[in-house]
Amino acid sequence: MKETLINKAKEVLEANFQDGGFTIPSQGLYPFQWKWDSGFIAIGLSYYNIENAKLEVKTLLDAQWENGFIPHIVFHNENDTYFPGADFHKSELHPLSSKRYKSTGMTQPPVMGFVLKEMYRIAEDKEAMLEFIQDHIDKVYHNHVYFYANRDPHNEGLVYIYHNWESGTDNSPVWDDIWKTMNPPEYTFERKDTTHVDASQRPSKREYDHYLHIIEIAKEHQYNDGKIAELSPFLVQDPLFNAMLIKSNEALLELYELIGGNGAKKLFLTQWQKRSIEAFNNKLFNEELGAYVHYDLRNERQICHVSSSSFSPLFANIPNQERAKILVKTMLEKFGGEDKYLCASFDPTNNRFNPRKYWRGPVWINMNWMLYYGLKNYGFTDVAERIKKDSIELIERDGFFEYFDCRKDNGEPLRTGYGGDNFSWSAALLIDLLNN
Ligand code: 9WN
Repeated sequence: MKETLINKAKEVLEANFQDGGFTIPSQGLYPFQWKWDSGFIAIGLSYYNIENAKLEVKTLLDAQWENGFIPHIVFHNENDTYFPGADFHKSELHPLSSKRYKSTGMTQPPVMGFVLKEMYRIAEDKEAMLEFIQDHIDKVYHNHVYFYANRDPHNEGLVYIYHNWESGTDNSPVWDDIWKTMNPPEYTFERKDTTHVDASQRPSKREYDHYLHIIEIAKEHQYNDGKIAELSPFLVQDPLFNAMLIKSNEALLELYELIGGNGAKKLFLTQWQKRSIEAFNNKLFNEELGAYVHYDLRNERQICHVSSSSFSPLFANIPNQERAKILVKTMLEKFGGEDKYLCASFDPTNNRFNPRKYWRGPVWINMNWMLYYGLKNYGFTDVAERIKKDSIELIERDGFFEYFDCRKDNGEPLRTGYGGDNFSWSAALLIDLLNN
């Protein structure tokens, strides 16, 4: 069983590998290179094709801008099955954008630090891997410097995202609170996603108006960070994004330690790491909900909803043991009913929960992967094992989809997963889970 699943996962990844040296998330639906997808994909590839894993990371880092920014999509080709594409995003507006690659002008969670460390853990030839890391780690470091220098206006140690697509959790009900503060124009455009996936599983047209509007504002100011901080109606300190930055800071510190030297970089990372963890615990925890939440920096308030992002700090060693216990209690009470697979992307007890719609409820394998390691790390072995078992069962039962119904019985006799099929990170992270 295990071997068959691993072979299928490899087939998915092989079919999605492109000539340009990167892996698309899913044919048709997502035909380019995505930042956090590439990180998860590289972890899976490391088990059986370390050279392609390195290439995946190298290709992404090649598209880094001169200011250290790494974009969320790199448009390696002219594919027209995705909207909005390169012509909409116009990364060339930013004076320091890559001259070689067209991209978006927004980013995605900073996974590359911990991805390099995972690759080192998995690689058989540690020496060769360390050499690769040595050649690429400064780019990732530079990316972290970019975040602290440009995305943290109060020097708190918490960086903001200016777009829901930067979060990776695109249409989470968390953002509904922000949409209520905006009233964007009704744009005319041609959606492509709903030609690949049933519209009931994707964001609404009105949501897309908001998504496009924020980009229009950023483009009016050539994606200037200062202007975005001043003007973007969406300015959020996201627990998932910041947890990944913290996890990656820790990984960079460990890797620089292995490499030796690099004192000034280690000092920078150590200082910010301390500040980031403190601010994270002070500002993003909500006692009443017993969970970490998002902070709306534009309107200076917590966004009081529990999502799978609320538990991601476990992955980055952010809570102390006592708080970790509270998180697990909240998770099990709200998300952990016997009739459900762990872990829904949004609180099933909240009336905004939708088990079929994208980030409004379905289970995502990358989130489960992080929660598995986080829970294990704090000694919550049973819950960790349950998340792992649920992830494997969902893929076996529903296929290598993008997201999955958390209800064990969703009333559909011919049950499948949702969103894109043959989805790369579901395959890549399954390989890691099955090897553990
Ligand atoms: C926008 C590629 C990406 C993931 C995101 C996921 C989805 C894109 C979209 O697909 O977002 O970035 O067009 O819906 O939400 O997490 O990186 O797999």
